[in-house]
Amino acid sequence: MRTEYTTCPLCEATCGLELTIEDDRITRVRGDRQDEFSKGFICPKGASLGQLDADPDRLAGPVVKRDGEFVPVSWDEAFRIVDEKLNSYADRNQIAIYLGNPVVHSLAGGLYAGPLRKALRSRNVFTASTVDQMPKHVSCGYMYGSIFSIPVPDIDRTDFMLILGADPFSSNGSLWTVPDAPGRLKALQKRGGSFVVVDPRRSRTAAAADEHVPIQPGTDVFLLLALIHEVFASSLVSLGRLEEHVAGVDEVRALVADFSPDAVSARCGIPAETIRSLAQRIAAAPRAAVYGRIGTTTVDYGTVGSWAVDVLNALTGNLDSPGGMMFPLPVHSKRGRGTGSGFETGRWTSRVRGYPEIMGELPAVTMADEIETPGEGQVRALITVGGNPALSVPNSARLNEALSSLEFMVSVDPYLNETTRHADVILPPPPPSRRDHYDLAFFNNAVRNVAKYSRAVIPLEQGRLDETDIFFRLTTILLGMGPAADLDAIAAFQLASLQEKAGTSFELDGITREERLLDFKLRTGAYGVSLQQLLDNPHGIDLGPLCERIPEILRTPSGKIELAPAFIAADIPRVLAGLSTVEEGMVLVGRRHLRTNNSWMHNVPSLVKGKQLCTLLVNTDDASRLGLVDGGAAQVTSRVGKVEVTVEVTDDISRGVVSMPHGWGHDQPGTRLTVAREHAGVNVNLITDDLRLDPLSGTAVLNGIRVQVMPA
Ligand SMILES: Nc1nc2c(c(=O)[nH]1)N[C@H]1C(S)=C(S)[C@@H](COP(=O)(O)OP(=O)(O)OC[C@H]3O[C@@H](n4cnc5c(=O)[nH]c(N)nc54)[C@H](O)[C@@H]3O)O[C@H]1N2
Ligand SMILES: Nc1nc2c(c(=O)[nH]1)N[C@H]1C(S)=C(S)[C@@H](COP(=O)(O)OP(=O)(O)OC[C@H]3O[C@@H](n4cnc5c(=O)[nH]c(N)nc54)[C@H](O)[C@@H]3O)O[C@H]1N2
Ligand code: SF4
Ligand SMILES: [Mo]
Repeated sequence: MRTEYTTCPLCEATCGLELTIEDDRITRVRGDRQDEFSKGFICPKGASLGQLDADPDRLAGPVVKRDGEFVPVSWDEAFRIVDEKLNSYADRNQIAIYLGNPVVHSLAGGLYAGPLRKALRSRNVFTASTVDQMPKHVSCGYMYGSIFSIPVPDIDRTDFMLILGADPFSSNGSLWTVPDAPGRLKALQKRGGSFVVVDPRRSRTAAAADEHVPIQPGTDVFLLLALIHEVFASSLVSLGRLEEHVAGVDEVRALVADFSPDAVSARCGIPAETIRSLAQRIAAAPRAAVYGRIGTTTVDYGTVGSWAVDVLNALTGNLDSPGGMMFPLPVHSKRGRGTGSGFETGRWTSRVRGYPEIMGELPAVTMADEIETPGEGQVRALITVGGNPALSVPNSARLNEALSSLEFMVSVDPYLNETTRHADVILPPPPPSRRDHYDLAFFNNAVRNVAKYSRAVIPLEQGRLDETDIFFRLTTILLGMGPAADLDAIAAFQLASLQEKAGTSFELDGITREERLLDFKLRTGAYGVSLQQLLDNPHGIDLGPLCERIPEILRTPSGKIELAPAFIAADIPRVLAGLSTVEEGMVLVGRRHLRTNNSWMHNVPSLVKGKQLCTLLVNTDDASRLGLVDGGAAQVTSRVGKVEVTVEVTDDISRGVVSMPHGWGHDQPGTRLTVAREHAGVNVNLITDDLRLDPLSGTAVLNGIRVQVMPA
């Protein structure tokens, strides 16, 4: 029996875990109280890591589909098949790739997803970003010149927070790495501050807030523009230190001219007085932070809304200011030069619908179009890595059909699930306990500048491959180097080139090639921290609170914050048109539960036991009007399909709004998910619409779907 420390890889909070290991099994999980960042916080998902890790349904080795059945094969054989099949396409656009959420939660994905995408050389790159946060990348890309410059609420020093479309008490924060978000929000209240939550549902976060402002789904953009309008109208603009670094203030004033609190009030379902008062409170608070998440991104006007959040923070003196919204400087990153070539979208367009490329990818909602539509460049093969698009992308019925029509599909995934059942080859990565961990993605969003590296707590069994090897192998296959290239030699060459380019010649720390690559990134990073230092500090290191980063972080050609980028301004007329569009009927939104993680943790018994989590929340008045009863079944119909789902009657949701979580629907044939199958739930993406997206970011509309609801 031994104790090991690691970081939970399951959500963005990066909590430190203290694991008890017996006979190569995790037998106990506790929050690591010595963790420099999370200080012992843990949630039910982290606590179930042992069960998740030892899930008997995990694939133990690669499998290949033969006559409709998956049979085990050696890694060599699996890669030989992948090499033969993928390299049979002369036109690389015929191969698509879909990268899912866990890719950003692993060192393997952090180091190698980029090279893999590059090696593929296909226009058909899809990721979960376009069912998630892409609008924020786009708005920040145009405002600051870099898609990764996303400011986060400096929660520990703020006095007032306005939270829109996020439920950090359930999600534990997103684009905001904030272990123990509930504790930190309560601490804000304890020190005399307050927070307000805008949400059509009384979420756990809304219930804990000082004020809950219910809103009509999909209308946050109008509210945000009205808040900006009020900041101008009441002369509350106070740029402070940013004054000399900001361009476009007058343009913003003109852009919000039509969005007074009175003009948006009815559309948002929020009294104009409340809007004015919110603007006053943001401006009056010594330090305030406005934060918007999934309810503001996966909507019709996701990019304008995401932009408006930052504009509001900037105009009220809360951008890049302690206690406001700040830009982290992670240990593996370098400081910037204050100017750059900026950001553009639309360098190419999708073949079928002509959607513009964004960050080198195309909207996930158009994946089925590209697979189904004949012609030159039609997608015939697919690589999925850590993704379950069969459940997570709108119009799932259609996408499932499309996936089953592919000539070849390879999935890097530990499970045989709704997506990978369509694969010809599945390459399973090892469970979390067997892999090294450093959060290349989430330290970018952390509320303190922190770093932590943990080696695998249990050695990888003979015959298993680390996910870094799987990524690397696929990359070399796509580079035409065959299924058995010498990966160590390639990595050594890559490191030597990196050192040469950087003008360094370190003796690098680390026992694997990935450790050496990470060490290189760390030592050439802003603080010059080494891997050895992280190894010597198993509970992480804390480099202090967030610091001001403007203008150094800017990469716009002007060297300024572009407060009114032309690309975003051009969408305002569409937003204005939307202000007067009122549709009839019920509106569907999503939600998360503390015990779920998108689609893939429903196979963990402790997380799915008890009350069913996949229900349709219906307001009490709507329920009686529609003849729905608690525990009964409702039929929910949209343009694309219909589902039957169990009703949960509650006053916690606004009238006219229904809520259903995503990631369920585990009753599909051909999967191996013993526990999840017994708690199948219903796939909400059977009724979300693949034709609806925010055109600026290609992001699916997952909140604000018109539906008809009736007793089933
Ligand atoms: N427990 C758990 N944690 C998770 C995940 C999970 O599945 N389970 N998933 C992870 C992932 S991938 C992500 S991206 C993050 C997301 O993290 P969050 O953005 O915090 O996501 P949610 O918890 O779904 O909270 C979104 C809230 O928006 C509300 N909402 C819906 N539509 C609207 C709208 O139009 N306007 C407003 N103002 N509100 C609206 C919903 O009622 C809900 O309360 O969570 C991460 N963490
Ligand atoms: N209607 C609706 N749809 C939504 C959302 C919503 O709010 N409403 N939210 C959207 C959001 S924010 C997101 S992020 C997406 C998520 O969408 P996806 O990323 O497509 O789906 P996940 O459910 O995260 O599935 C993760 C997959 O990775 C596998 N996996 C788990 N661990 C590992 C690992 O270590 N390595 C590898 N290679 N694979 C692993 C799992 O078995 C699973 O197949 O869903 C989106 N879909
Ligand atoms: S909050 Fe997130 S990182 Fe922390 S224990 Fe839970 S799942 Fe893991
Ligand atoms: Mo997400």
